[in-house]
Amino acid sequence: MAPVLALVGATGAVGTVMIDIINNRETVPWGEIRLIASARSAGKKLTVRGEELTVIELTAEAFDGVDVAMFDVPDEISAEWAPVAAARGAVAVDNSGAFRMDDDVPLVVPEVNADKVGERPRGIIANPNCTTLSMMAALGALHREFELKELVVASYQAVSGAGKEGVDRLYAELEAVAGKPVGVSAGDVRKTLEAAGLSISDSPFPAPLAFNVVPSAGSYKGDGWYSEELKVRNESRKILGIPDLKVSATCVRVPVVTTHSLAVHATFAREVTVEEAHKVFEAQPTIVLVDDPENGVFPTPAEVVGEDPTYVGRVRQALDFPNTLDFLRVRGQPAQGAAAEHLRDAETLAPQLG
Ligand code: 11C
Repeated sequence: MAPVLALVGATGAVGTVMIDIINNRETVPWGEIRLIASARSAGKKLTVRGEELTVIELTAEAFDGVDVAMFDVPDEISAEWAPVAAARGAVAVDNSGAFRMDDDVPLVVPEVNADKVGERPRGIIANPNCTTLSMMAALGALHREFELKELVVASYQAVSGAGKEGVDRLYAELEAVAGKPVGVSAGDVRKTLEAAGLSISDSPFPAPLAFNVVPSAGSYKGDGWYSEELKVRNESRKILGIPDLKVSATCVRVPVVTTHSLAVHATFAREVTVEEAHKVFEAQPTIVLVDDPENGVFPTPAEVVGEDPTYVGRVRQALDFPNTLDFLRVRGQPAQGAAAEHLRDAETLAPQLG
């Protein structure tokens, strides 16, 4: 029998996109698809593969008969309910940060370590942070050929990573500054936002986003590091299976609505040329190589928004660092990135279940 899939958080930002992706698939490996959400959203009706389904409330019984339960909910909800789903016999595939660094929970990116889905003593599989995730297909493929040793990353992250609040804030700021001569003298943007009643203390970001870049993503964790930067380090090490990989990340929020970009500086044990790297990228079905800098051709968020694959461009050999490549990777986020990869995790499991 085809396995039963439950979407927990079906009415949320990633859950909604997940349903769109499922609806657009020609075939799916699932039999019943069950939609689960908080009591507040229970009773809503959503169309999945031509059938109107009623969202049911998150309870232990909701997982009865479920083979795979995908969680797209905040950390604390996953922490409480993924083990409940597992205890009821489902494999929980979790998109939150609750279990990623748990030694008994594999952190899976199908292009890199799909084999790990079988090693799940807690009945839970984790999906990485979208920033880490978006460079794993490219780095995993290069690592297999050239053995990754060191990784330095700078991110240019969209406001959608901070949820609807982040997106609403950017639009409100853009409206407030539109047509005004801001960004000419120090503090202009702040003054204009304050005059429009947009106090920074009400923003999800610690500084204006309009006409600005803000070097903080996630929560502050001490010693100068923000959570997003530590996730990039810790999750990359676990997914690639290189516990001592040297990683340093600087994560920056930019005034882009959706789609994160990453500038990657990767050093390998063996020599690697741009031509070899191009071949590796071209062989990856989930990577699109867009790399013709002479003609101004490279990926940008404006071009890839709404797309699923990882776009890679600006591939070059670092001039002063042996065995080192610099490249840019851009990926739609969170909708396409997180939802599509999360779904791939679950689909990797489907043939083993049901
Ligand atoms: C951001 N990447 O842009 C984050 C959002 O650990 O799943 C996702 C946080 C996570 O702020």
